Order: sequence, then structure tokens, then C-alpha cells
Amino acid sequence: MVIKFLKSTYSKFTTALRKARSLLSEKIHSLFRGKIDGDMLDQLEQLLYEADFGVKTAQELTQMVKEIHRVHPSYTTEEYIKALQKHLVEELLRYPSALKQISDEQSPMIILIVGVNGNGKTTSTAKLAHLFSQNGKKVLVAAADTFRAAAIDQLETWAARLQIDIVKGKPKTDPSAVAFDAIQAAKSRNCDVVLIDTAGRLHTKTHLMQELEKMKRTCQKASSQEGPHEVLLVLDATTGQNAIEQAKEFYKFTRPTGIILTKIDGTAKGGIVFSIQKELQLPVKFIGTGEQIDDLQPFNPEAFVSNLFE
Ligand SMILES: Nc1nc2c(ncn2[C@@H]2O[C@H](COP(=O)(O)OP(=O)(O)OP(=O)(O)O)[C@@H](O)[C@H]2O)c(=O)[nH]1
Ligand SMILES: [Mg+2]
Repeated sequence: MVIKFLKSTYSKFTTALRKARSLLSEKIHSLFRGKIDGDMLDQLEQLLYEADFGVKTAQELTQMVKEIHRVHPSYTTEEYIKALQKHLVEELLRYPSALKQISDEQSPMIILIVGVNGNGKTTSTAKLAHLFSQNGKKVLVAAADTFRAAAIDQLETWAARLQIDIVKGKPKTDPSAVAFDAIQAAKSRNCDVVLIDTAGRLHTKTHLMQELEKMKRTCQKASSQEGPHEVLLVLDATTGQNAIEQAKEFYKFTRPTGIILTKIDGTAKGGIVFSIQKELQLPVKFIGTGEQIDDLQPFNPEAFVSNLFE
């Protein structure tokens, strides 16, 4: 399913990356204006590391600069930065960030939203519902976080505001049953997409992770083994390397198909996008840029990289 990056939200995206840009862009430009020697390369590697690029990417980029300097000693700052950007975009494009394509017979597209407490699952579910609606899709959301009554209310408020269908469970009931009912309802109402919000859970709690496994099996059962078409793991960009640890545990139980990286507006460490993709070999599919309903964009590697180093 193709979801367009809306031009109207581009300036919000640019604003959200302001902190990350101020850490990287200015410092990188000033490093390249000086002499390129061992000391400069150490500083560059340290800067990339501090910006959460991860050890591997930081070393790889520094090595690349060293090699360019050897082959093209007269490169200008702009040429170095262009080369870095090109390399980073290529890295990001290795894992396509578009949603899976499904045929009409496979419809509705079933998307399970999972993640640790407070990462932004419910908000992202609402934002995604809005994005799909704006792209002309008929959406149904499932409030399958039956752990807290307030979570059901939270999604219900969004659904009412967005005027979209919702299927909800009763507090303390089986979340898998809510997912099942939601998929049935989405089929009978000819919806294009069903978004299933789940309860936050610590990645270290095995029984809660098993509950998610069960939800995934229920989605399969309710859709003749078709779904879930996407399992999107919500990670909070401000948690840095801890997000990687969370993702590894969720991977064992739910095999996510992609990441929704939230709160990128709240961190200066934009490099987290690269370490997530490198460590997890999973694409970032959407990026959360604030608390408003239109603060979620399909992830666009070119736009992200050029904004980071502008
Ligand atoms: N700045 C910013 N805040 C965000 C973003 N996404 C979510 N939030 C905020 O993060 C807080 C938690 O969001 P929720 O959507 O309730 O998180 P959750 O994962 O559903 O939480 P639980 O259901 O308790 O596990 C809310 O205050 C959101 O407004 C984002 O991209 N940027
Ligand atoms: Mg929630």
C-alpha cells in the first residue's frame, strides 16, 4: 500500500529534526573546514557515536572519509558531506520503508502495533489512521489494550475526532478476542485497513510477549493465514541504544516487519535511525515528529538524511 509523504507536513518534519540537525550539521561542517588528519577523524567518529549512529556506522563513515581524503585530497567540505549523505541514503534504502503491497482479495490490510509502555503506540495508531484516511483508505481501529480502561478511552477519543470506526474490548478481557472481532468487522464493513493497538509491555516479561504471539496467531486465523500484513514495532528515539535492546526481544516473539520511530522531535541524536536499521536489519517505516495528529510521516531516507546534514 502506497502512503504518500504529504507536502503539507514537510515543514513540520523539518522543524522536528531541528535538534538533531543542530548537533550534527554545525559540528560536522566545522570539522571538515579544518585539516583532515588523525585527530579530526577521531573527533568525527566520536561525534557520530555521540549522535547514536552506533559503533559500526561511526567507524564505517570515518573510514570512508579517510579513503576519500587519500584519493581526492582536494575535496571541499560540501563534497565530503555529499559523499556521506549518499552513503547513508544507500544504507537506508537497503531495507525498503514502503508498506507491504496487498491485493484486493487480501484486503483488509492488518497492522499490529506493538512496543514497550509509553513509546507512542496509541498515538501512532491514531496518526496512522489519519494518514490512511487522508490517502483515501477506509480504516478501522481496534482498541486491544484491554489492560487499562484509560487506553480504550484514549483511542476512542481519537476515533471519534477522526470519525473512523472502532472495535473495543472490555477492560481485562482477552486482547486476542478484540483483534479477532475487529478483523471480522473490518471485513464485513469493507475496510481497507485495520490497525490494532496493543498494551505496552516490557520486553523482558516473557508471559506478556507470549500474549503478543497469541495475538499474532489470532490475526492469522481471522484472515485465512494472510495477516498480520505488518507488525510495526514502536520505538522511542529518545531512549537511544535501549531501543535496540527492546527491538531484539520483540523480534524473537513477533517478528516485526518495520519500525515506527517516535519522538524524533525530542532528541538531538538522529543517528539512532541508522543504528536501528543496521543492528536490526528492519526498516524504519514511519517517523513520529510531535504530538499532533499529523505529526507522523512515512519515512523518507533522502529527506531525512538531507535534513540532518543541511
Ligand atoms: N514529542 C512527541 N511525543 C509523542 C510522539 N508520539 C507519542 N508521543 C507522546 O508520548 C506519550 C505516550 O504516547 P502513547 O501513544 O499513549 O504511548 P503508548 O505506547 O500507547 O503507551 P502505553 O499504552 O501506556 O504503553 C503521549 O504523551 C504522546 O503524546 C512523538 O512523535 N513526538
Ligand atoms: Mg497505548
